[in-house]
Amino acid sequence: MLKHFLIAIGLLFVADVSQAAKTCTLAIEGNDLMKFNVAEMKVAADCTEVEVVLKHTGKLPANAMGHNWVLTKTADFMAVANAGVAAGFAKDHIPPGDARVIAHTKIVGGGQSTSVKFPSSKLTKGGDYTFFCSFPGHYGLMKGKFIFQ
Ligand SMILES: [Cu+2]
Repeated sequence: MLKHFLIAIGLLFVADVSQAAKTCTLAIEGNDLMKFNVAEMKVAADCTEVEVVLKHTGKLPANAMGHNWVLTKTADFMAVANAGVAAGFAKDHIPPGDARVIAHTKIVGGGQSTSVKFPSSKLTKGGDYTFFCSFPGHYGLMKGKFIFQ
């Protein structure tokens, strides 16, 4: 009887842990040479929340060499990057209210950091995602693959 009770408690504990919130933090750096320091970012499927911390390790100001971090489906990447250019610097080069933008940070300049948190429920396991900087002219070099698995 006690044994069954303990097993039941154990199962409850396992069930609880599997649903527990888990924030997974990824760090990425941008520099004055218009480069990110990683070409791929990976998030495990058991992460319920993703936090991306972007650090600009350069010295140039945001209006000259600003960087942000934007996540879209790879299929939406080019269209959102172009819409971001049109959106303007004051809008962080993010098209306002654009549902194709899964997550994004603001634009930062040299020496600054920023971050964004978003629920992993916005991602599909095994989906094809691209992260990039939407500052005009940057996405050609500043982009990479985002993996949720
Ligand atoms: Cu940039």
